[in-house]
Amino acid sequence: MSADAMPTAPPPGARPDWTIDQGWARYTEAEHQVWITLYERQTALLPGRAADPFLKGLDALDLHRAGIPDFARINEELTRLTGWSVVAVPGLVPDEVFFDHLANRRFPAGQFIRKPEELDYLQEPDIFHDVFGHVPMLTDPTFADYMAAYGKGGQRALGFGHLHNLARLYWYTVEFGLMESREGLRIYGAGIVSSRAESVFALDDPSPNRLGFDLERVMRTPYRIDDFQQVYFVIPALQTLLDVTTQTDFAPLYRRLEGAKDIPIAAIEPADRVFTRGTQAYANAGGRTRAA
Ligand code: HBI
Ligand code: FE
Repeated sequence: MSADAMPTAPPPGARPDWTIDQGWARYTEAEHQVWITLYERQTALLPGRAADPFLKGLDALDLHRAGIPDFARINEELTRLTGWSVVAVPGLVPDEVFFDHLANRRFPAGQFIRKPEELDYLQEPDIFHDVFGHVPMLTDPTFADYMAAYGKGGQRALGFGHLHNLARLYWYTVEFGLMESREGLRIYGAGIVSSRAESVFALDDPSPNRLGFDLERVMRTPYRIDDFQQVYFVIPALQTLLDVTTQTDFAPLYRRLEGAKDIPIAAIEPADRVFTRGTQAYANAGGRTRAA
């Protein structure tokens, strides 16, 4: 998500760090029902598709009980497991605010839930995307450390003027990442696991490329915010994410990126490890605007 056009002051009623009260008691029955519908749809699809750390986190948090989860209750378990907590925000927050939360192990989650008539597609991250999609992975100690390291890296990237490169790392891992497992590829990215259609497309569709993760390669690859991805990057294990963020010196990397061209979104490079050479049929046919 680009927060370029964000106002820099929090909206009325929000704190200086953009957080608000979740106000759990104020959700309506209809809003809880939207959560339950989405939760049941996704949990039916995810066994055999989602990576083990995601499914394990989902179990540990017991996000099902009474519809939309109460952050106070999630946080008891989440903080005990990895020191993370979830805080409520009205919607997208400015980059520096977002990174400050992550660096301090707070995940800002949208307080609102999508309308029943737009279950499948929405622009701003709502509580289902943020909590169902992101929070289970934050129960994994390695992923939890990676997200905090990303927050610190984001703060530095802003200083270097290279946030657009680092944002691609977030996009192709935290939001749309795939992972190897003994039984085949699995999804762990929040944008995939929270989407009915993309949970299938990301693994089964012949259209997208599926390529081995490489930090510099990913940082040179633009992404789609408005449709299914044309390329997914596959990590061998979560430890890879933590290793690349803690063992890479980003200052010289950003300097190299200044001289390097972006890689076209559907390209396959000689050095890529190819899991799937996609047909790009979906994107070439016009994607979302042509499908349905
Ligand atoms: N705010 N609430 C929210 N959620 C995000 O995922 C988010 C954001 N602000 C900025 C942002 N993401 C991105 O610019 C960074 O991931 C690069
Ligand atoms: Fe997200």
